[in-house]
Amino acid sequence: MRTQVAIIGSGPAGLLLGQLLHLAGVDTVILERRSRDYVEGRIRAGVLEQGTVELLVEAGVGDRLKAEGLIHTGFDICIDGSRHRIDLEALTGGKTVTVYGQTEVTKDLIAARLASGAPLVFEAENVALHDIDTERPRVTYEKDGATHTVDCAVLAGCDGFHGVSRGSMPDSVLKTYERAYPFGWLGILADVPPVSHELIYATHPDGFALASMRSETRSRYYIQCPLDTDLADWPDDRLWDALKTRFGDAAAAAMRTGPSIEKSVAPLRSFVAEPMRHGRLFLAGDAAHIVPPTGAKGLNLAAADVRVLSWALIDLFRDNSTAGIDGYSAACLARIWKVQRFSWWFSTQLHNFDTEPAFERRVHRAELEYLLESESAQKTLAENYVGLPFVDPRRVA
Ligand code: FAS
Ligand code: PHB
Repeated sequence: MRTQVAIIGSGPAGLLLGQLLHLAGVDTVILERRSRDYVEGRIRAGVLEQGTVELLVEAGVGDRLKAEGLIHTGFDICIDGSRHRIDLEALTGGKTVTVYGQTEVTKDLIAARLASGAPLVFEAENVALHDIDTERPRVTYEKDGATHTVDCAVLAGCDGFHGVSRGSMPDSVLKTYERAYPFGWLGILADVPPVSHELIYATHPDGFALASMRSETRSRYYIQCPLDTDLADWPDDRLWDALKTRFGDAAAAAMRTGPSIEKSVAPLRSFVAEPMRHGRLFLAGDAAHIVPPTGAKGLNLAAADVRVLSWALIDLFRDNSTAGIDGYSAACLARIWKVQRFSWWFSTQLHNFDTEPAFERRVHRAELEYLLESESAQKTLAENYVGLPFVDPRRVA
């Protein structure tokens, strides 16, 4: 098989890149390790930045998003049970976020890919990248007992944190930066109405908690938990009680509880791999970076990478211009590090760090109190939360 761009991974990054390139007449093949059911069944992110929504609409997959997505103009910060609203719309001159699950984004993108007839290979095993620093890179994979080869001009590594793409770059080229947090998030999905019409980020002596949602009838909650948390120790009743404690009396009285339809523990990590290009291999999304989910940035960062990579590759194949691909890594990393900063800051302010000295703990509480008193501080929070501007790779110095 021969194509212009071989995309590894059919998560949001790979699917969105494939869709944008297909619309621009660039040939692509997407190779996915898992089955379609597995990919469409993953429960992940829930909040889309305005720029991500606009990009999905531009990609032609915005109909259900516009019909079912919930536009949010603000969220609450709850400090020991006392709630304070951050008015995103007022603080950013009209910007908002949309609540629409990553699961739904993935389903919409897969449906569009299949409708386009462009190749999407599920259950592609043992994907391997070859000759990535030559003009003729290729990918091999196994399926139905046979080994297949895809000859291409460009490889897009959209295969997430545990994929093969980043590891295909020489150690001499790759530099990684990482911070592991000493706790995780225990998440629950339940078909009960959300406790509030907007998200609530709570800090409490027992730990962080987040009240989110997938619709007006399906709630998504998280609590900070030890990394070695065993789900067997957290029956639903215990989790609901912990949420009521951490959100305070008013929310506790209003909270609707019910059986969980999904429950999981995820570690928190900050990670960046540099550069995001080697030869004809370009990394995008979680393959290149991970952020703690506190700032709702993981999926949105993946979309921002894809926005930049699609510009670069369309210029390459349409105008034979290399300005975009030459500026790709620097353009993405300039924005990624600012988003890493925000995600780290928001996580640090709201979570309990058991080993944190008393002085730092008091400074964090003072920073939260300053945030609630200062419109300038709230503007900074708001402009990061709704999403920083995309960086055009063709204009990177
Ligand atoms: P993905 O990991 O989504 O997709 C990579 C794809 O590549 C997968 O389909 C995988 O099967 C495939 N793949 C991997 N190895 C392969 C190989 N060798 N060959 C072929 N295919 C391969 N972000 C938020 O903003 N908010 C959240 O609340 C949030 N919660 C999360 C919870 C969990 C448990 C996890 C793991 C992540 C969460 N994230 C959250 C981050 C998440 O949404 C990612 O940022 C987003 O999925 C990134 O998309 P991709 O870069 O496409 O990577
Ligand atoms: C979610 O709904 O899964 C979600 C929302 C906001 C976050 C993190 C996760 O900051």
